[in-house]
Amino acid sequence: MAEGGRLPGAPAPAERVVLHVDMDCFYASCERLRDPSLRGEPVVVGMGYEDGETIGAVATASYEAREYGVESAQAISTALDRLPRRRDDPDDPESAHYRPVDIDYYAEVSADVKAILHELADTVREVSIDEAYLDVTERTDWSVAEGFARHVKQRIEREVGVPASVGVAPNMSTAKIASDHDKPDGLVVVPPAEVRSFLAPIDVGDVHGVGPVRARELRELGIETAGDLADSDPYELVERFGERGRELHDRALGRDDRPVEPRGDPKSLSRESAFDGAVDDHERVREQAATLAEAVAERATRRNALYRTIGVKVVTPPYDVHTRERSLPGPVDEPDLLRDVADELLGEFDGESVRKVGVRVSNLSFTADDQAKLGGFGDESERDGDRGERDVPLSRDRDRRGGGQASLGDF
Ligand code: DCP
Ligand code: MG
Repeated sequence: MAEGGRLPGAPAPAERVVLHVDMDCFYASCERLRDPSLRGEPVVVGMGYEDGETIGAVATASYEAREYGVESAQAISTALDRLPRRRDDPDDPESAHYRPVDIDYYAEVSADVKAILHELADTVREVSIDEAYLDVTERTDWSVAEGFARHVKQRIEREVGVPASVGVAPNMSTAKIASDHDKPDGLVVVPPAEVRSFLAPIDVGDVHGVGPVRARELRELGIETAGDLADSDPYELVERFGERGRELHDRALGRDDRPVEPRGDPKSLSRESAFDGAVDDHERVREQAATLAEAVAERATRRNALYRTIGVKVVTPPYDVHTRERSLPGPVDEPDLLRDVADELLGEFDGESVRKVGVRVSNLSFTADDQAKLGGFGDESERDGDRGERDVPLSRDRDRRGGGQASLGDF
């Protein structure tokens, strides 16, 4: 069968034009928008940082500050060692302006940027406060994709006043690598015929789905680049990394047919994790489920979601998927109840070998306040796909599961 499961002789589907837009050093750029005297100067934005203090962590640093080794997630005290406060010595060019995070202001700037993106594309997937995918296949063509992407950048710059980097490719994962490829102020276009050669030299750690742990494992196998990964035997990758191995191989080849879908409110929230082999110890399974329940509850709270149905998923060898769920009389946000119900549902599997366990809430309703949070930084569900080590939402497993279990719920 032809690539992508097409029947022989069927016409090839038109190659999509997908843009990934990622704002440059976003919080720092917002600070510059508000205070133009910061333009061209090193700027460090600190989370949990207060003016004049040394506590907190770097949320972002302008590219000028990055030259001195200041980077996201670093302690402010470390950043100060590398780049002292400008105020302490106003004449020292090797110093930076430090600002505390002002998320409300950044959310306003972000909303202005997103409004432009929605004007320019019918399909926009907002990923975080400073990042979105656009499917513009209907509006443009590969022959003029570069001009279109430049127009997107220019409109953001002119109308909002903050810089963006844009990647254009036939799919999401390649577009994301492209937007990151020439930051800041980047514009990288990867037409369909160039996807393989563009990806080949990319560091394996930058392949979609490869986190730091998996990158190390791949390097141990001598796989340093996306090209090495693409040239690897997919069966060996599956043997080593499970089904995820196939996905990694596909991504390295630039194959990714996920549609660009707007996010909206999720239908369910879930977490699952696999054991290292099968586990017979029911206590261990229960403990793991309690941890997952806690993570799901946290996610629900963060998204202002109430849930009415609580479910568990248990995978037993070889790959049999079992799901059980219970509906409550009304929607709740009660972490303890979530944990207890999940625990009870698991009781049935006492004495079984378990490879994987998952916890899920569904039948969600959303409280009205603070919807802005849904698209904000820290909303991590999108990052599930971006970091290999994260747990995959249970709902993604639906397609992989064999038939015959539909009555057990819709995990
Ligand atoms: N952020 C944060 N803590 C982190 C990473 C990021 O608070 N560990 C915040 C600050 C960033 C914003 O999220 O400005 C967007 O994240 P990005 O990863 O896109 O980083 P930047 O936009 O700052 O830089 P880049 O130019 O590399 O995209
Ligand atoms: Mg960014």
